[in-house]
Amino acid sequence: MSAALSNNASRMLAVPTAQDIAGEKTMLLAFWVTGFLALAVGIAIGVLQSTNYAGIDLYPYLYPFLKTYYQGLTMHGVLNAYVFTFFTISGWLMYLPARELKLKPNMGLAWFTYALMLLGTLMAAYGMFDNSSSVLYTMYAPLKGSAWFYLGITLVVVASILPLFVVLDMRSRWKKAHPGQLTPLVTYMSATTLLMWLLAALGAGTEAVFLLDPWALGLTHTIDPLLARTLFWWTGHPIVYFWLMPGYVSIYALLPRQAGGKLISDPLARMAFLLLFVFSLPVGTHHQYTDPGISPILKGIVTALTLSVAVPSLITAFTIALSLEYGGRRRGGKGLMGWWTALPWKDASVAAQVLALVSFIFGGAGGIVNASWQLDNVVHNTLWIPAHFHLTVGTMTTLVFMGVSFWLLPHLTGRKLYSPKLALWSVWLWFLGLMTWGFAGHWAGMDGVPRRAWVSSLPHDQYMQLYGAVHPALIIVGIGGAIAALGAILYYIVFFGTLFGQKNAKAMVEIPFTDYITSSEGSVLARVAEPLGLWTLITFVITLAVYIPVFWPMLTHPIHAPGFVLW
Ligand code: HAS
Ligand code: CU
Repeated sequence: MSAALSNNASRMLAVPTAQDIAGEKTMLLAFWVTGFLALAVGIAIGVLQSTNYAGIDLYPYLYPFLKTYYQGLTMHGVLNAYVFTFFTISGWLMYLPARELKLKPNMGLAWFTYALMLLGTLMAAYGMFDNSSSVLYTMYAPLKGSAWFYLGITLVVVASILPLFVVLDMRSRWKKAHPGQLTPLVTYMSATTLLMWLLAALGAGTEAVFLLDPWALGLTHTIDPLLARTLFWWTGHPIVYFWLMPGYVSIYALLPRQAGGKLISDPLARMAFLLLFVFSLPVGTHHQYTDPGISPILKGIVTALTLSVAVPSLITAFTIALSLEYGGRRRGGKGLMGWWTALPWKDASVAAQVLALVSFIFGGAGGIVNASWQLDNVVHNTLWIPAHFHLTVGTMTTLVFMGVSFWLLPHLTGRKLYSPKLALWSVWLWFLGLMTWGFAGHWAGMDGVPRRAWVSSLPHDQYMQLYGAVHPALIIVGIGGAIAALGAILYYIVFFGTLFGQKNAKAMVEIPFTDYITSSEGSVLARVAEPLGLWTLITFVITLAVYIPVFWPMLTHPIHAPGFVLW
C-alpha cells in the first residue's frame, strides 16, 4: 500500500530529466516546423489573393497546379487559419505549462495529437489540391467538397482538443502536490484557452460529424445550409480567441520580462482570460447578422454580448501598455513617451510583439464596428472583413508567433538565431505590409468592393467600370501584400538559417517567464477565477441559453438543399 502511494507520489512530482526535456523540445519543434511550413505555402498563395484585387490575375500562370482563385483562396485560408495556428498553438500550450510546473507531460498523447493532426492535414490538403473542395475556408454548404476534405478537417479539429487533456493532467498532478495553491499563471491561461476551445469545437464538430461527413460520403443527399452555417459559427467566432489567447500568453507572461519589466498584475491577467472564455462562446451568430432565419431580437442580444467580448482585450491593452511603460522606464526612458523609445526595439522578438499589439489596436477597433449589427450591414461581405482579420489573426497572432520563434527556435535547438538584423527587417516589413493592406482593404470595403471575388478575371474595361473609383485603394492592397511577402521571405531565411545553423551552448536561452508587480497571493479575484470546472459549466449554460432559441426554429423547420459544385 505504502509502496503504491509513494509510486503515485513520485509520478505526480516526477521532475523531468534532461532527456525528458530534450524529448519535449523535439515534440514542440515538430509542431512548430510543421505549422510554419504550412504558413509558408499559405503566404505564397496569399500574394495571388492580394494581386487579384489590384487587377492582376496571376492564376493562369499556375495552371494546372492551381486552377482557380477560389481553390487558392480555400488553401490560403485553411493553411494559414487552421493548419498553421492549430499546430503551433497545440505544441505551445502543452510545452509551456510542462516547463512552468516542472512536470512531465503525457508525451504519448502529445505525439498522438501531432500524428492525428498531420493525417487530417494531409487528407484535407489532398481534397484541396485535387480541386474537389474549393468551398472556402468557412466550408459553406451547400457548396460541396470531397470526403477527403471534410474528414481531414474533422481529424484536425479532434486532434486540437487533445492538448487539453495533457494540460489538465499536469494541472491536477500539480494541484495534488500543492494543496490549496493557485494554478501558476501560464498553466491557468493554457487550461482556460483549451477549455474554451473544447466548448467551441462542439459546433463545427457536430456540423462535421452529423452533416458534412455523411453528406460528402453519400450517406445523405441534402443538407440544411442554415443549420450548417450556424453550427460553423458556433465555433467560428470563438476560434478567433483560440488564435488570440495563445498569443496573449506570450504578451502577458513573457513579453514584460523581454521588454525589461514585469507584468503589472497577475490577477488581472487571469480575469482577462476568464472573461475571454465566458464571453467568446455565445456570440457566434454575429457572423450571421444578414442571414435570414435568426430572430432580430437574438441578433440584438448578440450585438450587446459581442461588445462585451472587447472588454477583456481593453483590459489587456491598458495592463500591457502599463507593463511595457514600466519596462521602458526601468531601461531609462523619461518623460511622457520616453519609455516607448527606450523599449528594446533592436530585439526582433520584442519588436514583433509590440508591433503586433499596435496593429491590434486597429484590428480590434474594426471588430467593434463589425460587432454592431447596424454598422455590420455596411461592411459585411466586403473587403473590410478580410482587412479586419489580416490585422487580427494575420498580424496580432502571426506576428506574435514569429516574434516568439526568434527565442523559441534557439531555445529548442541550441542553435543561434540566424541574423538578428534580418529578423528585425522581416518583422517591420510584415507589420508595414499588413498595415498597408489593412488600411486599404478597410477603405475599399467601405466603398463596397466584395470579398472573395475573382475580380481580376474580369476583362480590364469591365474591372475598371466596376472598381475604377476605388482602384487606388485596390492597388495599395496589392502593394501591401507584396511588402508583407517580402517580410515573409526574410522571415523564412531566418527560420531555416536558425534550424540548420551553428550549435552554440549559449543559444539555449531559458523561457523568459515574467515576474509580477501584483501577484495573485491573497487575491480574491484569482480565487474566484480558479475553479475552471465550474466556469466551464457556467459558460456552457450561458451558451445554450443563447443558442437554444437560435436552433429551435431551424430544427422544427429544416431545409433540404442539394449540394453544388460551382467550380
Ligand atoms: Fe473579428 C469577423 C468582431 C477580434 C478574426 N474576425 C472576423 C473574421 C475573422 C476575425 C477571421 O461582430 C472573418 C470571418 C469570416 O471569414 O467571415 N472581432 C470582433 C470583435 C473583436 C474581434 C468585437 N477577430 C478578432 C480577433 C480575431 C478576429 C482577435 C483573430 C485573431 N469579427 C467580429 C465580427 C465579425 C468578425 C462581428 C463578422 C463580420 C462580418 O460581417 O462577417 C474583439 O475581440 C476585438 C477587441 C480588441 C480590442 C483591441 C485591444 C488592443 C490591444 C492592443 C494594445 C496595444 C498596446 C501597445 C498595449 C478592443 C490589446 C502599446 C501601444 C501604445 C500606443 C501605448
Ligand atoms: Cu466573430
